[in-house]
Amino acid sequence: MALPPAVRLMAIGTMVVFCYLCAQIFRAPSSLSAGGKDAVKFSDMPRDPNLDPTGEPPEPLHRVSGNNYAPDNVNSNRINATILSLVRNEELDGILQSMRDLERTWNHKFNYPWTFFNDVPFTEAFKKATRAMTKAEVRYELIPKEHWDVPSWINQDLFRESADVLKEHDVQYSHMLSYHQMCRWNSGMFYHHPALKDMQYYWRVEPKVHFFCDVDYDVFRFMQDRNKTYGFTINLYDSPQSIATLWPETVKFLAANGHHQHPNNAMKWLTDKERRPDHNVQANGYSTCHFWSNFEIADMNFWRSSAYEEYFDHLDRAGGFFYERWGDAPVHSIALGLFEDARKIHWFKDIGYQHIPFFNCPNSPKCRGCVTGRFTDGEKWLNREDCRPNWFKYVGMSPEWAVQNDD
Ligand SMILES: Nc1nc2c(ncn2[C@@H]2O[C@H](COP(=O)(O)OP(=O)(O)OP(=O)(O)O)[C@@H](O)[C@H]2O)c(=O)[nH]1
Ligand SMILES: [Mg+2]
Repeated sequence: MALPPAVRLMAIGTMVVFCYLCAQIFRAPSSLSAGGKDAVKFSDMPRDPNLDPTGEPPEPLHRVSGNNYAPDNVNSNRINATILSLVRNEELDGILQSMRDLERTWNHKFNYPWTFFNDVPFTEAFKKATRAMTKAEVRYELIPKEHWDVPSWINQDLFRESADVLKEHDVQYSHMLSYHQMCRWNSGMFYHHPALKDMQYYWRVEPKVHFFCDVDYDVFRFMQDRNKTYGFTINLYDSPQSIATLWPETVKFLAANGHHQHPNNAMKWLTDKERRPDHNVQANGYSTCHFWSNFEIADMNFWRSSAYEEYFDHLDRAGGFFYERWGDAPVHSIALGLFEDARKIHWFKDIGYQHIPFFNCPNSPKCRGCVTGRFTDGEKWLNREDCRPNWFKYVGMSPEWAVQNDD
């Protein structure tokens, strides 16, 4: 029996809408998973702890009182610590933006010095503009050639050939020699600079980053008082193609230097193969999870320890800073995960932070300018790069944020 034209039209319309909805459902990536066999099982972090109300770590904390942190107070409560930044003259606007945020949220209260590093001399314009951003002391340091230059054992032809191969695998900056030099300097050189001889703690800052939350305690004294070695805000997966032999070299190092491993290490976090199995396979046994090192608040004594120095020398000789694109983030993270007590690594949940395209944005009235709990403002699939669930799973939250078990 033929249907009347109006009913037929309605049926066709319904079919079209139905097909459209199906297409949407199957096409759209979920906000938390990327699909495919490399999909992230977000069930292991059912709720982002950034959504929970966040206050300060428990007292005692060192705060401003009278002139105890005044810039010119020679008996101030500051300890041997500096904010530090490796930066190019051309990145002046970007670093001014970062300074403005960090001064507004924290350093105008505590007045820790800023130390800027560069492989070429800073211009007067750079010095004048950065000095104007802070009441604190500002230092400008040239990196010694022997810390920056490509080491003698690196073969430049092999570097270029390897860079071609990396490029085929979409490894960013593979041909940019200075990027490799920067990663090596940040991994194993900066803390040897004579200007940092008497410094123990540093807060690393890059151009164009944002800080969102007022922090009203001395974070360096927090590190010291609570016996922390390393503080991070964001924990990510790395591009496995950039570090294919980093883990195999690490395993070689451990075979001869196993005594450096800490009994309470984070090996399970380093070697997880459940959440992103492909990453573990491509990185030959390393999950690629790392602390995103454009933000670091850390104790340089760890980098100066024999465990780290020997590890860095081993890696440096192996050549992967140039023949691959080993970053300071995975190198630092692997070393911390192996040689340090995991309880000495602190998630600075309360420090709102962004380096494009990722955020740490806690739920706190002290924060302005970021969306609570939002991990990225980029494409949805970037959410799968969040590796904090693994840190929480294998190591736990910093005791300061978890059920108040003690350090
Ligand atoms: N002085 C100097 N600083 C550098 C050089 N290369 C990188 N840097 C600095 O090192 C830090 C990291 O470099 P970036 O280019 O931001 O590297 P990245 O964060 O991996 O890359 P982006 O995602 O593009 O920001 C930044 O603070 C740069 O200013 C260099 O050749 N000379
Ligand atoms: Mg950067």
